[in-house]
Formats: sequence, C-alpha cells, structure tokens
Amino acid sequence: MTAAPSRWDVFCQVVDNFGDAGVAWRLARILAIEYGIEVTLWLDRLEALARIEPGISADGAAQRARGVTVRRWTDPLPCAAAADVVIEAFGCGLPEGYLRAMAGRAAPPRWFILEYLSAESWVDGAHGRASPHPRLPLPRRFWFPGFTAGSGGLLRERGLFATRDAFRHDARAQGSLWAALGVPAPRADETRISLFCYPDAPLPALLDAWAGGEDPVTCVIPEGVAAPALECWSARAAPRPGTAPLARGRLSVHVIPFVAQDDYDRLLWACDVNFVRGEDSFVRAQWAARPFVWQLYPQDGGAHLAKLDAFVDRYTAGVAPAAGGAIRRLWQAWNRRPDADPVGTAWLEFARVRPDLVLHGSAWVAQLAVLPELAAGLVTAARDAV
Ligand code: TRH
Repeated sequence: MTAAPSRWDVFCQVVDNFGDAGVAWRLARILAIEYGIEVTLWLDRLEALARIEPGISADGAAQRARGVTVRRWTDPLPCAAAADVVIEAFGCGLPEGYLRAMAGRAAPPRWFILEYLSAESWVDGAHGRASPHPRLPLPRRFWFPGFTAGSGGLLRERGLFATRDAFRHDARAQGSLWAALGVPAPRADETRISLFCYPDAPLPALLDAWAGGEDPVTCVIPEGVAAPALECWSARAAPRPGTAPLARGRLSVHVIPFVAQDDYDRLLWACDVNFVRGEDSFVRAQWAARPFVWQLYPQDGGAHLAKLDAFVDRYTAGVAPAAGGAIRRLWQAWNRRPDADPVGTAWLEFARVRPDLVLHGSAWVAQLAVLPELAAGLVTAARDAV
C-alpha cells in the first residue's frame, strides 16, 4: 500500500463561533496523530481556536500543538510552496498566490472542498463529485460529511469509545472534572445537563420548566453562552465560573469555563442530557451516546429547519413513536419552529421517555460506527489519487 501523500495544508476561515475552527482542528489533529501526516492549519482568525485549544495562542503567527503546525492565514501567505494535499474547509476559497503555486507544481495537489455536515438526502449524490477549477488546471473534489455509507462519514478519533467508556467507569476522573469546573459532583437523584446554545434559544422558558419540575436539575453552561438570556431569567448578572450558581426551585445553574475540546468531550460523557449546537458539538454529543438536543445555526428563511427534519427523520427511524415524537417536538421547540409546542411542555414529554433515549443513544452510535471515518476517507482518496 502506497503511503499517504506527506504534506497537507488545511485552510479555514472562521465565519462565526467556534465550529469552523473546531472541525478543522479536529481533522488536522487526527491526520497528524493517527496518520503521521505533516499538517499545517491555516486560520484567518486564531482567537476561536485559542479558546478551545490551550496549546494555541491567539497572537502567534506560526505555532505547533498536538503535532499540527498552526499558521495565521494572511494574504499573501508567508510561504508559497503548495502542499501535496489541500483541504479547503467549508468552501473558504484559497489565496490567489497559493492557487498559482498549486498550478505550478509538477503534479497538481489533491484538492478537497470539505463541506458542512448535513443529513439531507442530496448529500450522497454530491459527495466526492469532481469540480475542476474554472481557470487553472487543478482538479478538486467535494467532500461531504454525513450519516450514510455514501457520504464522507464523520470525524472520530481512534479509540474514542474506549476512552469514553473508561472515563465513565472512573469516578475519580469524573470527580476531577467537576472539581476543575467548580461544580459539585452529581447527586444520585439529579439530572445533570450541559447546555451549549445560540443566543436566540428559548432558554428562559426551559429554565422555568426545570425550576418548577419534580426532580432536581443541575445545568452547566459555558461562560458567555446565552448570558443575556440567563440575566433576563435571573434578573442579575450571569455568574462567573466557580461562583455561586443561580438557584430557583429544583434548578441550579452553574456557569463553567470554556474548556479544551477533549475536556468538552468529558463534560458530554459525564452529563445525562446534552444541549448542543452547530456541527462539531452536535457530532460529539452523538459519540457520547446520551440523550441530546440539537440547536442548528439559524439560517435565513428557516432553511435550517429542513436540515433539522432531515436529521430527526434519520435519528428517530426505528425508535418507538413516543420517543421519536418527543425528540422531534422538543428539537422543533428548541429551534423555534413556528408551530412548535411550548418548550416546557416538550421537555416534560422528552424527560418521560429518557430511558428509551439512553438505549437509543448507544444503538445510534453502533449504527454510525460502521460508517466511513471522515479523515480515513480523505487519506484513502488522497493516496488513491496518486
Ligand atoms: O461554535 P459553533 O456554533 O460553530 C458553528 C458551526 O460551525 C456551524 O457549522 C457554523 O455554521 C457556525 O458555527 C457559524 O458550534 P460547534 O460546531 O459545535 O463548534 C463548537 C466547538 O467548540 C466544538 O469543537 C466544541 C468546542 N468547545 C470546546 O472545545 N470547549 C467548550 O467548552 C465548548 C463549549 C465548546
């Protein structure tokens, strides 16, 4: 078997939030650590990555962490040599000078356009499709993550499930996580919920439902997430990490620090229910095999609601109608679908079927685990294109 082409460049522009950098970073890490590939991640803004990777500073022009070289994407780029393989994350485009360097190589690089994740049925038809550059003699291919064998699959580190299960059986490790986050260890009778959402989520109504519920709920929210909604609900400034929680009725809300990606995984593994958003946390919540609620990045005209339905159709296929219906109704309420139930009502229904959702979480992961792993697919495609 021929070795994978050796030098890869991953280009990514941070549109908003953390996911663009989060996905590109996770891919770069896997390529470097698991395939020994020399990877350079070019990012136009390093702040987002510095929030989720302690080894990266927002000011460094060129730095290395986790086996990856991270460079600030400036135009023109500091170095002109084009790599053997080029990943254009989320269709971010490539600098003109770099395109010319690619065209100037004896053999053109393998060029992949990594697209956003979607469960929609058209993905299989678009995945892997060639899209030659309009001006230069440069072949390129679309690469679509997805939930089917016909897609590029999902990012998943080798040994992820073993690491997850070992953590779940390690009370000391879990205790250290909660201590590091400044949150008391879970009580046996409580529901522990992590919540990562966009500012427009109907959070106050959900907090009211938890506060007025029968069972104790501890909710942990990363610092800066939904702060205006928290302040509106509590009529006081959102707490800082490590300070007293917001408490009302059966609910206590702790604000926790933003943590490194791997610690965020542990948080998802240590909670009973996870509210996630965007793309990367959405996938990590699935690998955590626990009930979760997904908020999509809102798109004009509600285009994100079609993406929501496409995933819910796949995710709830084969699930008992009560459980499937509860997932659909809560997710629609959480994504503010116009005709959705009130989020408090939908939560109660979701909470009632939670035991089924826990079982389904593992069944869904088993289903996904047989799909192609995204980085492995790119390495194979790059090698076979030689
Ligand atoms: O931050 P996001 O909302 O990013 C989104 C998505 O990328 C979406 O596709 C894009 O359209 C939109 O931005 C503009 O959500 P996402 O994708 O879950 O990325 C969050 C990343 O942050 C993920 O890699 C997990 C990481 N993270 C940590 O590492 N530590 C933390 O404490 C938290 C809360 C998140």
